Amino acid sequence: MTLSVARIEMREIALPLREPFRISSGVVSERRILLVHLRDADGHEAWGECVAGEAPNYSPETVDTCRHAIRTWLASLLLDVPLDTPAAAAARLDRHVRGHRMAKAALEMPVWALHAVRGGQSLAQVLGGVRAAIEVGISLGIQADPAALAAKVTAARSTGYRRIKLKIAPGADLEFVRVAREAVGPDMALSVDANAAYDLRDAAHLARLDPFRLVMIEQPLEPEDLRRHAELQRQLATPLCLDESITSAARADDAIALGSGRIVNIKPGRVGGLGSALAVHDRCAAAGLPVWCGGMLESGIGRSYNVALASLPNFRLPGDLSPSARYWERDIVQPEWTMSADGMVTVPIDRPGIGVTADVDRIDNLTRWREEFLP
Ligand code: OSB
Ligand code: MG
Repeated sequence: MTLSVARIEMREIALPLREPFRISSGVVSERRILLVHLRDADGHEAWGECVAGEAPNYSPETVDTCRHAIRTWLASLLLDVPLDTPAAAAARLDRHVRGHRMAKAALEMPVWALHAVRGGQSLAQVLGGVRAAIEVGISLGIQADPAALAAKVTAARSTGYRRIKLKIAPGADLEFVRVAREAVGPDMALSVDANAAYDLRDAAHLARLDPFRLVMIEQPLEPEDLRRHAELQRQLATPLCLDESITSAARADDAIALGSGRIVNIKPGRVGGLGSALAVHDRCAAAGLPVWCGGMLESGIGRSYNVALASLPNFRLPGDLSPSARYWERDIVQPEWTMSADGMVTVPIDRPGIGVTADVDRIDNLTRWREEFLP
């Protein structure tokens, strides 16, 4: 029988981070997270997670706009209709509603998980994954001073991380990167992420990062500014990586055509779901651009989707896929996500669906509100 969604539940939980996470445009100490639970007409279930944050400092979408979009327009589009393929979910959502990609992804991703569960396959298998373990990188928030950052990168290296990413902002860049490079030595893969904090007048300043041999500079300029990213790339030796700018496969095509960067960070929650993420992956692969999987401080539910996606062939750089214990006192899944001493996360390819089990008692305890949607 064809998959048909019979019930959708949405709720918000609050999950305190072990330590605050600061990027150029804001800081978060407690994650407000929207969770989605789907049940199909045959009683199969899947959990999903929305990547939106509390404030619109990374994306225009927030926890509250996603709640609004899901309850007002999106949930009803997925209920009680035949979804022959996982791609059918995004097709329905996209035909009726513009934008709201994070809200759409929160519903679309668990439809993929339902398909996997129904077929007795892992999500990674359904997506076309080819790898059983993924290299893990850490994303370090902006620290109070360079010495504090040196301590963090040293600890990250000894934990086994394969790549260390530093959040930067004007006033917290050159000196921080210099100290970090000195702390980890010349061979550690190091990158920076500006979350759009610079503009083209900073080109000469950013070129001063070239001597530190960074793997990439992530999203230096405004998300909309593909042309200026291309201009900046021409002035730098360090590869640019796009995160916020890539919201769809069409945007990836434009970035490739313009030469806006040489690497793409894929977050399924940012591009409208896994179908769109696969399309971005394939476009980049065809153009010879490596991709890697970013993170949005997800709980263990969101992470499971990222890990499955990162098992695809063109994910050729370590992902922001830190283990549960890096973010949370206790995660909301079992088993928790872990990292081996040599910096790898295992893809649960021999378990059906997302490969981890939601800890429903704990989720209930953390829940602030919940809403149910029926046909
Ligand atoms: O730009 O990649 C980003 C977290 C929140 C918002 C934006 C970003 C990030 C991260 C965290 O870098 C990566 C992670 O989940 O570990
Ligand atoms: Mg980023």
